[in-house]
Amino acid sequence: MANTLYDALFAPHRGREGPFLRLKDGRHISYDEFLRLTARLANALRASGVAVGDRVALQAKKSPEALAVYAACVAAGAVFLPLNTAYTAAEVEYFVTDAGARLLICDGGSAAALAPVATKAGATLLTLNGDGSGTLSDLAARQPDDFAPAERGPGDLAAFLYTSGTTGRSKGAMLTHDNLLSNAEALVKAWRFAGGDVLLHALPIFHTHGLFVATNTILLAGGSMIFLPGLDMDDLIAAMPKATTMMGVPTFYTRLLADPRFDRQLAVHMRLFVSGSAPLLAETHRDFEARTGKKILERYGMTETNMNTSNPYDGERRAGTVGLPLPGVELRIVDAETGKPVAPGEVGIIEVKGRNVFKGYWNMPEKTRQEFRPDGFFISGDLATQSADGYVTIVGRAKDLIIAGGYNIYPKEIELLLDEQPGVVESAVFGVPHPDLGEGVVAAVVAKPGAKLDEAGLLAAIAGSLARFKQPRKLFVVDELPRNTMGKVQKNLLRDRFKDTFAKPA
Ligand code: MCA
Ligand code: AMP
Repeated sequence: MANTLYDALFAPHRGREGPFLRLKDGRHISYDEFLRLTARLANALRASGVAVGDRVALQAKKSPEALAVYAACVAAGAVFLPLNTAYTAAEVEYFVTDAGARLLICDGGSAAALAPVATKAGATLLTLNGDGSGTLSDLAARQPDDFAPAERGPGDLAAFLYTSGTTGRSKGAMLTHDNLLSNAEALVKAWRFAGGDVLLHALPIFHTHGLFVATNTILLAGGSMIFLPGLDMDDLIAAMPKATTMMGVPTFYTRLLADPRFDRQLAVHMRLFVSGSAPLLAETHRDFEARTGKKILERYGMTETNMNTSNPYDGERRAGTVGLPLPGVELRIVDAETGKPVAPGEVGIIEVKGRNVFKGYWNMPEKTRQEFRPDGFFISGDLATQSADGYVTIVGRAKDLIIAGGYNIYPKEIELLLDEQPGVVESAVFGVPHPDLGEGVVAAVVAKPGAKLDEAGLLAAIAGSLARFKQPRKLFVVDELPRNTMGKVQKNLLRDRFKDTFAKPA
């Protein structure tokens, strides 16, 4: 039976002895081993009642088994729903309930907290620990290691990835087999990935970057990955001599540059460094080139669209730009008011169309309609210019979004929680420059007359409802929030007033 993504990414590797994953402890997992594990897990999904089209949520530490759950979902025709390991039980509850997940797989350590969530959502709960053990693995160990992939066509759903919204409610972006495959094909070609490539993989696997951009590209090319649990400089530097390529968010590159062990010699054999998910400062690009003689290749994408643009592999990699539209991606920059394309060099909103663009937001037809133009272009919310020779430069965001260390944080979600606290009239959450994470989260809060608010107390009050990375690193009590004549809070003025909050001491 045909299964678009499985047939392209996984099936060709059956029986292959060569390594797919190279682990920190020196173990290698061959392609064949990985596919047998995938088959056992796909059988375990079926044994847990997962049918074609069902959603499977996973909140688990990065491990080969966790990655194989993704592969098993593809094989079983289920919709994979990966969740950030930092999410609290309250956050997980929203995703699992909204998606109507049939199965929730979590770390054993979270099982007690998530059992009521699973019960409420009508999902089965299984565990998967960082060392590969757990009730899911126990079930999988009793299953055969072959599995006939479910029939799935290009337009069928492969994954839901939730992105937050300006209203504070997260939206499930529905990604099809063809969205993922077409983008992997474009990237393998654009970045010249081949079977001999070894990708240094220190990203999380619950987001587009680590899961699709990195993993699908390697699977399609038949290369291997040095699969590290997270970003640890000692591990990264120790592994680099065995790698050919690396992908990371800008924090990876600023941390490498801050490490004196990272020198020209260490990078000399690397054929490609890719950066994305957040703006790479032109200064970082230049410092990296001065240190290593290599130019980082910056690209731009979104959860909803996969990758849209990339600096060229062979041509000029222009610092501060995200390069040219990828083959197969139609991109235009339009005036926010009129929707008409702007002249080269003028600022407008990026809109994209192509096989890479998602099917819509789960159960939100109205929201989906609002974010697409009648001619099928998706409105990104990113502000940019395009040069006469096609290079796109992102200059800001029309959406109220903070990106810290490559994680997206929607201020509205935090403001809603702060506004509920006793003694608070209103709040504004915004991002200011942060030397390590690019942007750091800051809150400004207005107190009710006579109310005594303190930073620590307010931050502690919202901590239980919010993943740590979303929590403001600094909170200021202010007399009032600056507003324009329309009554809209002017976050640009707040960003300016508090811009030095995380500045390095001179
Ligand atoms: C960790 N912390 C953070 C972040 N990460 N705070 C704000 N923003 C973050 N990104 C906090 C933790 O809560 C903790 O707080 C403290 O920092 C140390 O945590 P630890 O886990 O040790 O941090 P780390 O290992 O240094 O992580 C930083 C990181 C990581 C390596 C930059 O966040 C990361 O891997 N980011 C990549 C995100 C990513 O893959 N994005 C792609 C999205 P405390 O100590 O106070 O408790 S996909 C996408 O955007 C699109 C589609 C695209 O174009 O790719
Ligand atoms: P996400 O919702 O996690 O998919 O994040 C997508 C957003 O990240 C985009 O809409 C951009 O605002 C931002 N982004 C991704 N790559 C880049 C980049 N290279 N430069 C600037 N912003 C980027």
